Amino acid sequence: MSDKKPIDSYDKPAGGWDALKSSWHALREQRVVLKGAGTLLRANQPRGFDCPGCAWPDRNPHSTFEFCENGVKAVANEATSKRVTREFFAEHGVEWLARQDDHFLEAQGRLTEPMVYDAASGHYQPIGWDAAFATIAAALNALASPDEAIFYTSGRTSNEAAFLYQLFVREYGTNNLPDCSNMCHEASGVALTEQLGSGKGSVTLEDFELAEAIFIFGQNPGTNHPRMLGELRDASRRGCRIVAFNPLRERGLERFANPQSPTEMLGGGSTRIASEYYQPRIGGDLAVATALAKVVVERDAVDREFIAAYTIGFDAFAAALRATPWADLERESGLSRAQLEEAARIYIDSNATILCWGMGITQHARSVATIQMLAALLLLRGNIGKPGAGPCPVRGHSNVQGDRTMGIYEQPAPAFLDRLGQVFNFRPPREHGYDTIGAIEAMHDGRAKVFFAMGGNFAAATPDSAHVHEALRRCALTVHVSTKLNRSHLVHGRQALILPCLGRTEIDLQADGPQAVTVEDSMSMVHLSSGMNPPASEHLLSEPAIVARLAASTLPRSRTSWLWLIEDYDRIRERIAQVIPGFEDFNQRVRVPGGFHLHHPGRERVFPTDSGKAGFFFHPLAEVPSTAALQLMTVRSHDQYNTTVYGFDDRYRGVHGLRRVCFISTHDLQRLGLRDGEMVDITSLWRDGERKVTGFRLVEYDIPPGCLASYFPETNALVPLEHHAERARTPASKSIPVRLSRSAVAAQ
Ligand SMILES: Nc1nc2c(c(=O)[nH]1)N[C@H]1C(S)=C(S)[C@@H](COP(=O)(O)OP(=O)(O)OC[C@H]3O[C@@H](n4cnc5c(=O)[nH]c(N)nc54)[C@H](O)[C@@H]3O)O[C@H]1N2
Ligand SMILES: Nc1nc2c(c(=O)[nH]1)N[C@H]1C(S)=C(S)[C@@H](COP(=O)(O)OP(=O)(O)OC[C@H]3O[C@@H](n4cnc5c(=O)[nH]c(N)nc54)[C@H](O)[C@@H]3O)O[C@H]1N2
Ligand SMILES: [Mo]
Repeated sequence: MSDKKPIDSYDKPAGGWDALKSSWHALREQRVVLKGAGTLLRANQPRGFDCPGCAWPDRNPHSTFEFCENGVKAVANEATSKRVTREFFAEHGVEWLARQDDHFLEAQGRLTEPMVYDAASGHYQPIGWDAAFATIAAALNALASPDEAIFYTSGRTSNEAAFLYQLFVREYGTNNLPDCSNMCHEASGVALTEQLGSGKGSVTLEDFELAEAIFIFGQNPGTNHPRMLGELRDASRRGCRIVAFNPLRERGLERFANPQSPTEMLGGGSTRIASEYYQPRIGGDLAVATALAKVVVERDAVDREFIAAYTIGFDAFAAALRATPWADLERESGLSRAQLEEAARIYIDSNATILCWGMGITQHARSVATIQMLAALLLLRGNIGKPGAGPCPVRGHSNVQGDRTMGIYEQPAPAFLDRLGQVFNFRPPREHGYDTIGAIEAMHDGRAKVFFAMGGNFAAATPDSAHVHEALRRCALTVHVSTKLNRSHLVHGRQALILPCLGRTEIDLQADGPQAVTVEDSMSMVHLSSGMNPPASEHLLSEPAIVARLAASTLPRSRTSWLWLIEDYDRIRERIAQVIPGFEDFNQRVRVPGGFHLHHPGRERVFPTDSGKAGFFFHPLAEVPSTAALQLMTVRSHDQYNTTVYGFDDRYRGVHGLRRVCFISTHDLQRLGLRDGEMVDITSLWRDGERKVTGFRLVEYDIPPGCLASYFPETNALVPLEHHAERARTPASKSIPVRLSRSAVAAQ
């Protein structure tokens, strides 16, 4: 906790001395100062480990230092010297632990040995690895159908672990492989795959050096991808226009001082990031994209040759744009026609534009439509497959993109299953599995009985917390492979296991020596990652070892040599090379410093869609404007990593020592007769009923009328399970219709 006033305003640039101070504090708090400093020198280096923070790519594989404040927090929290031991669990029962907050659970340190829940005492107790695997194997083999088991993945899992995991799950007999992507960039994948033939972004870091304009929608890089500020700063300095669309004024999008630049640090200098900052209303981006496209078409600023050669659907698209009235666009976007025309002018004046987006775009009911309109905007001016231009969905978890590439997907392509079956000599199941929402429904109504999680914190990260908790409690068995204690260990099935694993920063010793794993970043670079810290405990297993031993216990008739594969991860990579296109000569190519780039067909203007062309798809604005007076978006503070709460400050937004806050406009405060600093309860309004969270402090903020913001996961209880993106089913946790009321909870 800090000694500052709970709320102030932050007028310094993002980064700068405060970032260094906060990094130092994170190391000190986890008591890893000396070890941590050495550890950090290896982050994102050719022979080091991949930072377990975000998926932003490494800039220069030969520079000595690639880390950021929030990377330091992620590393420090993994390399912490604190430990959760069997004595800890003997002292604290599950009921008591469940009453502690997420920060407390995280702060206890690293898990040290496998634990099993003992219903008689209400405590977790130690269990040996063999007994743990035998317990899971017995539960899985007792199910009436493999489809009664669910296998979740969070995006930190390495390619090697992910590949083995999906293989095990499919040999066992199901495609029930939901993952955190379902709650994250699923909408980007669905939209872009249909439209461009690949669900990934097409740009590389070099494109950031060549872009004439960079448009950033619904993303907060100052907190969530701090290394991206380096690219934006350099772009801004050479005159590239950076245009931000965000209801909130985010400090990291405004000014940045690079903590790694002595001149900026000592000279007190900083760089302006966004040249233009627009504050649309929450969910207004479909109207923004439509308006920009309308101006481009009406001014005939389109790339006719590109459109003729590579796209379909332009004429109908253009006609629909012309027919869309400005009044609708202004009302739905919350921006004026003059603002929208000004932004369109910048877009037209640029010969090479990158569009970036994050959760402010994907976590809405109409996210797929919005992304397809954004991509159409690119297509109009040939801004794909040319240097300095293209779509850039900025991914979250450090290997979330790689996990998908490895087959962590509930809807696998038939060609992928064919190859997997050929290489491993079995018949993979064909029926699609449950995504995250489907998994919750299935556990809730009894169709699924075993829940296994490779990382993550399902109980806290998912929408509709009360419903999810009920669902998990109805399971016969819940199992979590984890590094840290979290909520999901405390909201468990009748039987429950915690399996502690190695983290990225640690040495992974197998029969043939220390092993490296591989990851794929947000720009499709695949590279090695090898830890160098001694494991947090001698009882930890690597994720690949956990999968292999579980598979060997569960599938006695499997033709796969599970235990042999993990003796040397090169063997796993050889199999990956046989199954997954783009990974030919994997072991050789990944050993080149910096790794290799996975081919994106869009870079050559090849669009492997059904029509063989890139598609213009028009999406009309909602016919009925939203009736809720207030929309709540649930965002990350500067001191958290998803459900992991590092601390209680959100420096750039001026919040210190508390998390239960609700940002609100001056206009709404007056309209509702409320005051800054007052405590409120938040109730979400949905056709199946109301959901409520209590005791949030109002913070008057620069945010449009009708828009509110709070932190997740405290507000996940408000997100109705069925409020999700059309087609992609990403929970719509950025546009929750809510009402505020005065709270009985006293201010802190
Ligand atoms: N330190 C740190 N790093 C992280 C994470 C973390 O929690 N902590 N999480 C990781 C993960 S998994 C992910 S997915 C990424 C997330 O990174 P972001 O995509 O930046 O995620 P959020 O914090 O949810 O912020 C979304 C932003 O969108 C804005 N926004 C919300 N609704 C709208 C809207 O309707 N329109 C527009 N234009 N903007 C909107 C919000 O004001 C906010 O600035 O970061 C990754 N990196
Ligand atoms: N309301 C709301 N909800 C959201 C979001 C939002 O913006 N608003 N964002 C969504 C998004 S974008 C995402 S990606 C999800 C995130 O959902 P998850 O990925 O499920 O959650 P995390 O909080 O990232 O998981 C943290 C846990 O992972 C474990 N862990 C950490 N490192 C490792 C490792 O190396 N191996 C293993 N096995 N375990 C490890 C630790 O035990 C830690 O407690 O949340 C989603 N939920
Ligand atoms: Mo994410």
